[in-house]
Amino acid sequence: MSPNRFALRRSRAAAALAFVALLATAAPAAQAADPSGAAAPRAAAAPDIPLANVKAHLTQLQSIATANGGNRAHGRAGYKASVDYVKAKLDAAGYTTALQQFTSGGATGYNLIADWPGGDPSKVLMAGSHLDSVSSGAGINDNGSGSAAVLETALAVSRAQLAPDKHLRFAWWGAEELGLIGSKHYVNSLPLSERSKLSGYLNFDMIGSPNAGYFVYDDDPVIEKTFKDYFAGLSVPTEIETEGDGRSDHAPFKTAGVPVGGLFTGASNTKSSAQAQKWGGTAGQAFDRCYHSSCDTTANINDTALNRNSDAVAHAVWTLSAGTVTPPPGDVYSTTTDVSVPDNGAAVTSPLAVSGRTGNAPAALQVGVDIKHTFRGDLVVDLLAPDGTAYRLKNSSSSDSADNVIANYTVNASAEAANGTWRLRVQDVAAQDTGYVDSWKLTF
Ligand code: DTR
Ligand code: ZN
Ligand code: ZN
Repeated sequence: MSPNRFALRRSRAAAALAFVALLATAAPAAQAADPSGAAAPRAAAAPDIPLANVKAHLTQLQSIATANGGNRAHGRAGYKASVDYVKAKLDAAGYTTALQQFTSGGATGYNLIADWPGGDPSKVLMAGSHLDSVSSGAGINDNGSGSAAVLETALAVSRAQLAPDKHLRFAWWGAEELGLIGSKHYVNSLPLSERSKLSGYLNFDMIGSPNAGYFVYDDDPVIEKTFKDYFAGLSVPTEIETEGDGRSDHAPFKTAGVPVGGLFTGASNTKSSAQAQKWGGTAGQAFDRCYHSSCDTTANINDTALNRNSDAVAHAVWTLSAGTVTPPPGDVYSTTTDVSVPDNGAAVTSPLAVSGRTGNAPAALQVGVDIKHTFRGDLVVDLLAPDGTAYRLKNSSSSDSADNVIANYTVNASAEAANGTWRLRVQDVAAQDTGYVDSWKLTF
């Protein structure tokens, strides 16, 4: 790290400490539960998409490829097994799923279409990715990464019981590698009356490249801005995706006049020095050296890129569907007592007493967190249930240099008694930056 950056972080850290000292004398006591009952519907902020969940899907897709001749290609057993895996997750989460068959190269192909019940049927927002690999490998970055991120976003919609203004539809395409066969079949099979209902199609094809770049499709300006604003919030610079026109499943939708957008972390093109300067990684090396190769396995993933892009998928789905979350019945419990987080030191906890409830916490317990801290990548954040069970909300990241953790998380706390003292546990695991828990809340 360059000295002047150390100086900047030290000065900012000193300022933060001074600010905390000032606040410590004025910190109010913990807030009582909000007696007003269920909060009114509100514009939703997308939840964090747990990287661990996305990677668990990739592990499953890798296992499927390994068990089926090493690939998940169109017409092979590994592709249909991939479809069955994704479909089973969606069926269990309350989606209306359908398999659309087509034929290519003498083999049967499958598109998986999943509709989230509700929303305006005349305004359909779609998000999709191709689920097939090339025959030479497991296709974990190309395109398990996009498929897993879209799947986990769909599951997050279910966990949140999102009630979007628009109707949400998710899709996993077959035979993209043979020439966008599945997505072309879908679009061309749509009656014009159905096609006109599509308010947008979001495409995610290769979003975890090892030597990642952050590329945003520049087709529809509203969709493009949605993604660019998200990455700006992370202080991650983006570039316009220029190599892909016509090279992935957004192309048939664009040809049909549907607004399209998406994200991409790069394939066989080479990262420049300027790009390496702003994104890290290796100049002069392909964004994905295993593109269309047998080494495109679970080892061929950049976790930071996959994490950021998965969260960007959710942000776009929530934002562009103008979704509102009707919070489950119950109360909001919150605390605004500041708790200082020692630099590179022991974990601290902020307690929050919950009482007057019956039974267990919900499967979609909402955890709202506001931690003021420079270089938030230093922080590991957990929710501790009254019995001490820990639920990981945020991992540390040596590359996430942005400030503050202001986020909403959804935790399946259905195994935990609701009443008791819940705690937010925060640990700073790297030197040179400081901060404090400003407030946090639980919505049951
Ligand atoms: N054709 C995609 C990979 C690909 C290459 N360039 C772009 C640009 C935008 C999206 C995807 C791609 C494939 O091999 O699946
Ligand atoms: Zn490919
Ligand atoms: Zn692809």
